[in-house]
Amino acid sequence: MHTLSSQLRSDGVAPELELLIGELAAASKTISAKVRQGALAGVLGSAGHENVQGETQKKLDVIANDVLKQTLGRLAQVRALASEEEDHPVPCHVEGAYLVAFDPLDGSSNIDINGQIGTIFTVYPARDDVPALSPEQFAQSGRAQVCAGYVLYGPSTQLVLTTGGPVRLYTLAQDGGFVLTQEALRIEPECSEFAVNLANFRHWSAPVQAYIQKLQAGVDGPRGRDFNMRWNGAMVGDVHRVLMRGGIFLYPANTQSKVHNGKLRLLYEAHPMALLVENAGGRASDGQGDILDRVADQLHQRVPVVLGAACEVQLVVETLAQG
Ligand code: P6P
Repeated sequence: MHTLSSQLRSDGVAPELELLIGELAAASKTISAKVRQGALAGVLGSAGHENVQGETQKKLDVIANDVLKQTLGRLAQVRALASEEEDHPVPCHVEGAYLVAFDPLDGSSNIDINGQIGTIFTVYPARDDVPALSPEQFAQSGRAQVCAGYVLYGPSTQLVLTTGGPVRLYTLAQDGGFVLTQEALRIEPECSEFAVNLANFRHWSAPVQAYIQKLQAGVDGPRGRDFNMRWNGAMVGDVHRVLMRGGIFLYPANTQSKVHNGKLRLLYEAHPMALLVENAGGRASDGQGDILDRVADQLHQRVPVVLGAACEVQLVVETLAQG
């Protein structure tokens, strides 16, 4: 069985990046241990203040963010960090070759109900065409990512990772090591399961409403087959299900003033998930074009997301184009 490090070496990953990924994995094991202790470690509940997103921070949000900053910030190959929980980039080492962006604990609203949560991360090369430690370092196309992945804190702790090639699944073993348990996740082009928060239906554009209603119409409707629905409340859990058994995930643009561009963040949620989904044979769109072609001009900018089964995503894009 391949371990994380033996697989990375086998995949020809540069030693500096291999070490960085190893430290990301180590940080996720610390976070996983805190998550598993829950109330017994006094880590549940609110931290008592809001983050830059205007969302109430949970204690575990802060703990996970601190663990990642401390673990990654000390690596000489890390030039800067960006986090959902940090207003601005965290400068690290001016000569560092890599930038790391992360959502330290995605799905925080699931923490106190023992639901799925996870850490989403992405690694970019440092830029030499802008000042070494300027925020513009992170203004890159999603296609510049050298690594993307997440750690899902579920019944088992699993690391899903791509370094440009296949999407690999590792499971945290009892001995504390991540072991390769699936070599290449694949998303079938067709599907019969969708994930969307239907409570926002009234805020969607007419074409999105029409698309979802056709799925709900089932076998007697225009799609000619029944569709199932799941909504995890944590992107990391919904995308993992799409990678494991197919489907389409949507967080559309809506007319709510606060999340008119959708709720999900481009840099450290949509970009990494889009790279994973595309490298698994799926597609990830903002409703017009590929998410990976978007550049994160603002650190915390939001983007509409439609990702998963390629044919289903294409149908949504065509439906939106028809207006
Ligand atoms: P809603 C979690 O807060 C998150 O950012 C994503 O992980 C998740 O997909 C989405 O928000 C859930 O949003 O509106 O259903 O609570």
